[in-house]
Amino acid sequence: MAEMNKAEIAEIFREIGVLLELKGENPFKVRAYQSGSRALESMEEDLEEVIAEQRLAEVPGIGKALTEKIEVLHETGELPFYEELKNSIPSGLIEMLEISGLGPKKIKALYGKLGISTIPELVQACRNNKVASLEGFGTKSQEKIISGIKNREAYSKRHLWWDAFAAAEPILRKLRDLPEVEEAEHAGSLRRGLETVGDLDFIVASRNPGPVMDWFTGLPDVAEVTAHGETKSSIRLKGGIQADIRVVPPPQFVFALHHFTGSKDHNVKMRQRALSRGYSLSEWGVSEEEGKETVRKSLGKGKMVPDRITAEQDLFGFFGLHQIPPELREGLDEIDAAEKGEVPRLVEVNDLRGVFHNHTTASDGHNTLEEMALAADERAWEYLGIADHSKASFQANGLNEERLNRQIGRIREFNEQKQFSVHVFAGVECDILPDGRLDLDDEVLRELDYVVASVHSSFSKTEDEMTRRIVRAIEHPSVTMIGHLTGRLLLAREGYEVNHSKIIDAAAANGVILELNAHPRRLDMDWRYWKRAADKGVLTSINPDAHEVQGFDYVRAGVTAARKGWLTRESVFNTRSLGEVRAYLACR
Ligand code: DGT
Ligand code: CA
Ligand code: CA
Ligand code: ZN
Repeated sequence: MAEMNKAEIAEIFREIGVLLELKGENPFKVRAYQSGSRALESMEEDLEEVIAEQRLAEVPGIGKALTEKIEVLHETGELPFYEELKNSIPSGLIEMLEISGLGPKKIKALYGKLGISTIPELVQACRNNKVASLEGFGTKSQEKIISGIKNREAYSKRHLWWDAFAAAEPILRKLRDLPEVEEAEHAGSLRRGLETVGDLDFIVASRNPGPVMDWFTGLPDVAEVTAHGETKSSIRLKGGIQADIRVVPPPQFVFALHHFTGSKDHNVKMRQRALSRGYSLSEWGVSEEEGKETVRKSLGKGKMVPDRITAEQDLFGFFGLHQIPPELREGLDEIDAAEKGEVPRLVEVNDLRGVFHNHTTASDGHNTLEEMALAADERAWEYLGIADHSKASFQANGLNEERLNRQIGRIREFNEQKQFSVHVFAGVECDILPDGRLDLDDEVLRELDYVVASVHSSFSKTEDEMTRRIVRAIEHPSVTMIGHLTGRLLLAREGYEVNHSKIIDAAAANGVILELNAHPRRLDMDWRYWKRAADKGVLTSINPDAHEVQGFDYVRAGVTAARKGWLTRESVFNTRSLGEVRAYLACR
């Protein structure tokens, strides 16, 4: 760490004041840091000089206690007291400080009186009206907290793929309708289907970029124009997401699209491949490299060759590669695979013939069984798996054995009535208890068509304990699949520690399916593990975890994540026909 200046030290003192307040420390101590911070901010003299002349303690507002800390910070840029203070406070409380309308005093009250130590817990408490009924809060203040949380998310550095996609789609559609636009596409991490997206990147082919720039920067949803150039502009949308646009002449479109789709690692590898073949590849096009005799003969020195390349497929083909879908372009093994013609046909949304893991009003869903079935029919799905919560998830109104038995009966009747085309499978999302046992009696579990087993409690176990807990569930004869393996909530909560390799091996050994939870905030198990799982013969089920009929749409996010994990139709259980699924479930 480098030495610190006045402003930086003032900021640290301000933070220390906030943290002490959060801990409920003596108000005099809090005030000492606050006034020390202000004293430094308004200090006109050179800090170096004041320290050298040992006059710090005489400066009004600083005093003896802070003198030493200022000297340490000034010299080393670090302060053990500050680090220890930060470490002594749950990190969730410190994160809560980023919510506008929530100061340290209120956070302390929420923690002390309701035990709230993370933002997701705070969201839950607001939903249950617990915050409103707390002394000193009230409905108004609860509402302010909710909107503060939303704002913090919207303006955070990254966004859920789903939210980015929803923001980009209408812009892309309208772009394509502009008379000046020949082609338009979104690029970047959004096109690659990354689980979170930093900013949107639009690439446009046009011979007349001026009007396109004006249209883009004048969008009604624009909160701020951060750059307005002749061919490149940047905006921030009202929802908080930033977007870049680049307009290029039509022959260059495919090169720009490929370049700005990335990833950086993929681009580096593509450029290396081009160089090894005597070409230089850039966002502008392909050109022959200087001094390479062989290609010079056929193309002429320095000649650009974009005229033969009008689609990304041509670009890959030009370098001896099969087409690489954007989702695979992470600079991992995709170029090797494309060279050998080993890029698989990836699973598509239309391959899905039904979905498991959906909730109804019987637990914490918002739609009834009939409403869910109707929506599944509208999607022409052959089957719909219901999996309401089990009793240990009491906060989600989980079902006990008796209620579940009644639901099974209703579902059997429902299928017999044949009012809908879709076949409903009776399942449950059964809690995996802290010791790895299941939350429901074996008897009722055997009665079900299938069982999703998930962890919903006791997250803070060691990796070993958590892995053993889940493996024990995998070994239970009634378990069909494991739900949301790590419990992560993207941009909000880290998943619990779990050894993915051991889980994958156990799933393979026991013929248990691993869910790819398609909820845009989960996308759990992470796409980075799917290729390994599929290579070991593990099946996945792309599960929307729908709590209302609109939740079915999430399969699109799930399929995108599955594609990033190189998954084909063959490794995705719910691409199978009703007959095949029935046969599979009957065998277990
Ligand atoms: P994001 O926005 O952080 O989620 O991630 P990307 O991948 O969308 O990154 P972004 O928006 O900075 O740039 C879009 C693409 O442009 C990126 O995936 C690859 C390409 N690109 C940008 N900067 C560089 C660079 O310095 N070198 C190379 N090779 N490619 C770059
Ligand atoms: Ca981007
Ligand atoms: Ca960008
Ligand atoms: Zn769950």
